[in-house]
Amino acid sequence: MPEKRKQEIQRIKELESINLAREDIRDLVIETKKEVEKDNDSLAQQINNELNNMGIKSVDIVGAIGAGKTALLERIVEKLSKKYRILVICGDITTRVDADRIEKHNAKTIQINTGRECALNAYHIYQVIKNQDLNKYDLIFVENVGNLICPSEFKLGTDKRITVVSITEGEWVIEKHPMLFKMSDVAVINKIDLIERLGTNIEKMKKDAKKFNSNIKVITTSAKTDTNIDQLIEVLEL
Ligand SMILES: Nc1nc2c(ncn2[C@@H]2O[C@H](COP(=O)(O)OP(=O)(O)O)[C@@H](O)[C@H]2O)c(=O)[nH]1
Ligand SMILES: [Mg+2]
Repeated sequence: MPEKRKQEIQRIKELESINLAREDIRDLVIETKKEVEKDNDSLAQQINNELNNMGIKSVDIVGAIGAGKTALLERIVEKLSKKYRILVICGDITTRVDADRIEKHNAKTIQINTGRECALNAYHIYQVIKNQDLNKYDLIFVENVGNLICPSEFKLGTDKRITVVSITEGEWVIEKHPMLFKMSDVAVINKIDLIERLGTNIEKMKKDAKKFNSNIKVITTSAKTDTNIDQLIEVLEL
């Protein structure tokens, strides 16, 4: 078996052991996990320094599957591609559907397929940026794998993080996911064009986001009707 394949399998085993750890080795597993996070954080810091030194701004977008991350990015890129040269890194377990959608709006896209991993980490981003001529870009967006849990463990080295939920997920979605909102600069509540039909309590969602993180900016958007996308861009200081 090739060395690379062996390493891949080892990595999968390590990841799964976190969930399956027996009680007698649980402390060791947890300590190891903390070390992995520390290692990830220091690489994320290195990425951020490198991007800042090159004058490149960066934002990552996390959120559940279907919340509208790609749709929002399509709108944002469409508006900002006149002003910036944009690279979008898309994380997905198997396809490049999102990258293809965004590329139509005048940005270079790179798809990372994570296989069985439920979030991008700093190593994924580092692999991409070290193989790119960064002189070609002014702005980098990262769309994370659709998930509201795993991405909270891994910083990616971007300047700002947006967490996207939509009103179709119900008014409890923010309350149930404190970690991501604690780690985010902006909370987007998307699909407000559907509010009359669904009657979701958006005020509760806004209050929950602020309760977890008093500094978070909360924006309600519709990627479909282009509502408040300019406001989102303004909050991102782009
Ligand atoms: N009505 C409505 N639909 C939206 C909105 N944003 C995204 N969608 C739809 O929701 C589905 C999932 O969107 P997508 O951007 O792929 O979500 P992602 O998985 O978070 O990237 C697609 O069918 C979109 O057209 C919105 O603001 N309003
Ligand atoms: Mg997407």
